[in-house]
Amino acid sequence: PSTFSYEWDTPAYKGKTSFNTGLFINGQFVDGSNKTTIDVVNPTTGKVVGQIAEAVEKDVDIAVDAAQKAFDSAWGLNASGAKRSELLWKLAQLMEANLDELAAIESLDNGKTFGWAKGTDVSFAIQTIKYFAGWADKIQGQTIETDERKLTYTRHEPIGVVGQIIPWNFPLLMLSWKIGPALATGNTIVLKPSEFTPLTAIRLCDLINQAGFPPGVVNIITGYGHTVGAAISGHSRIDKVAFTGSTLVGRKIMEAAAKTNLKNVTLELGGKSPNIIFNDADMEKAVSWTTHGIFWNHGQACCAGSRIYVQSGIYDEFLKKFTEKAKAIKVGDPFGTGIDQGPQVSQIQYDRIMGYIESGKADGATRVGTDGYFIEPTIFTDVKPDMKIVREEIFGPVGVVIKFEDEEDVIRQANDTTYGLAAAVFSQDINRALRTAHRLQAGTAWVNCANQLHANVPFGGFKQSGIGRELGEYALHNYTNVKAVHVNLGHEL
Ligand code: TXE
Repeated sequence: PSTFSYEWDTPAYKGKTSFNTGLFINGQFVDGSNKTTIDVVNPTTGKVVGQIAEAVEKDVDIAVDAAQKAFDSAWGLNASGAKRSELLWKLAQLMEANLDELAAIESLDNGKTFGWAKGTDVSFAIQTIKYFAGWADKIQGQTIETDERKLTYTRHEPIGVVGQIIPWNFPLLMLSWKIGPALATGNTIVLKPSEFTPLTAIRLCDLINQAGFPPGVVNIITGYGHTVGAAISGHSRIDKVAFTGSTLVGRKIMEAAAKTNLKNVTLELGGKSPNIIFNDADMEKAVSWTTHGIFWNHGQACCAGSRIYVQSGIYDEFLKKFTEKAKAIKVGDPFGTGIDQGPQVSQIQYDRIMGYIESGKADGATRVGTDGYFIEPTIFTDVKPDMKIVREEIFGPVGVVIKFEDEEDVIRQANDTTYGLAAAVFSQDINRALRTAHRLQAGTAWVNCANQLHANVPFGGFKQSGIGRELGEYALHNYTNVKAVHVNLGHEL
């Protein structure tokens, strides 16, 4: 129905893009049923750079019909693992061929630097699709010995039409974490990107067609959460929903699933991850990893190490070095040279984060520039355990530093949260480091590092940080139904 065009002439990237937009249903771009659109805003300037189609509830039905048809014909149990693998691999190759353009679109839409978008978001998305391409022909059950006159085995069958709802912090990467395992296992998809960052998902649709996926296997519909997202999670013909986003919306999704068809639900929600530095840590390395831990992606990471616990013997020295490192982060235009951090994703997130900063003892956070949604890296000290900035996910470049005395005390404090996504421990004593890592209630524990993610390593939360695991072999479990088959080889009743 229309196109999105943009041209870059910047220090980081020179090039242009122009691609079809619309709801991607059954392999074609179509208008939303209401013919309405959503503005695309560049967070660096706060200006509108284009429009995308707005889906409404009715469009979810149309997309589900297409996905169901594809599941029953060209996909599902009718496409071999080898075929699914080949198409996923082709998609990854097409993404590689368009790496710079995809990175530039991501940077424009989200505000992250072009370098990070290219080196992490798009590159890791490609690795993820390749990783799951490798699994597609290795989906197998077990034969189980029961009785010599019986043959008993299991099949790992695709679930059917799956709904996927993703956020704006790593748009294309989260899409790859979702579609990779779903397609490898033979499901068809109705996916909704975030209304704040829809562009890379839309750009990918053309590549999905070029790769040769049968129409209807992947349907991508852009729209708002309270309409389209709610319609996906409450749809009676969607058999599974996978969501990444806020805990608040995660609850709504479970509720909608419970009230309708009890669809299978996996959730990857927020966090308030502890980052623990013991007296015997390597100081320089701990400072670098801690800085990366909280300020990576402008603090917009669900696993951000936002509660920084430092043992008393090194507290003053650590704080001094950590503050210096945070001050050295260069905030500015994501397409500029030497820039580490761009704007936050949206006005809403900017206001939210500034609200948190004001709610604490503002430590001199100032707005950088006059346009766009920029926030300087901010550190709070002298905090109390019940402060909002210590308990709640801020999802911005804001960390709290807390002094602790001993191991027992810090483990108690670190686990005193409703979240359980990730944790990091810094110590050169291997026993202490691993002992602590094992006692922390988190789906990921990093020892002497932070924010490490790999396509073959599972990621997900304990407690209210989520249900299920993404990435790795574990992710396949989210997308298959196990069927036990009993065959009678002569066993009499
Ligand atoms: O997230 P939402 P928001 C956290 C982070 C952030 C806060 C708010 O703390 O500050 O959430 O961000 C869709 N039914 N995280 O409001 O609303 C929505 O359209 C179904 C953590 O942007 O959860 C989008 O596609 N779907 C996080 C997606 O949910 C609904 C990443 C995520 O948006 C819906 C993002 C509804 N009723 C935010 N309402 C992480 N875990 O990485 C909205 N959506």
